[in-house]
Amino acid sequence: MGINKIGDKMIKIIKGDITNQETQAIVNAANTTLLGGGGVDGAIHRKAGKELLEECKKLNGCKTGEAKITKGYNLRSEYIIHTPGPVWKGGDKGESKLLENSYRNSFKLAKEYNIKTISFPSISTGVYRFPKELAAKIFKKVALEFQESFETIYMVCFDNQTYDIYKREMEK
Ligand code: AR6
Repeated sequence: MGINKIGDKMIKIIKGDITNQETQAIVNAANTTLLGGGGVDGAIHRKAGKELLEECKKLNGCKTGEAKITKGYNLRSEYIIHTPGPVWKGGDKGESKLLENSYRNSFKLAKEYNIKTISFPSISTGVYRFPKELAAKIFKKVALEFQESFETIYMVCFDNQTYDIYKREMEK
């Protein structure tokens, strides 16, 4: 397990399915409609149940890099923070800044709700094809900025390759 520890505050890189996390909030790698999709978004909607979609319909979507919050419904988490990350278009379309915004705005919203434990998926590195090494650097940078405000920050990686990349980045 990759652990970055300052006092009792921690950033943990783990392997697993984010829908099983028991943190106060989990983050969803959504799209701008917030109406569900495939990947982690599909898994979260399936497990949270239909009420999640009903709440999401009232949010009028979300811009790339911004974040909106809902209840967690049938999940173990009280809240879901939804953020559409950028689609990778080669790297010269502001993708890195937008991914940074997704992490930063998710953390900010979590702070506003007094959330102390939060789990992230590897935003944008699936269907949206953002390079994983660069995504891991961006996650690390923003997580270190916010870690004093949280008890535990989890990066929940779904596959071994993603897990290895984030773990290596945190150990640098
Ligand atoms: N738990 C944790 N991580 C997961 C899970 C899970 N249950 N399922 C997949 N992943 P992606 P994106 C990983 O494609 O690239 C959706 O259709 C996955 O292996 O889910 O931001 C949305 O509606 C990968 O490492 O999200 C958008 O249209 C990471 O989560 C679009 O996909 C992100 O992959 C967003 O694409």
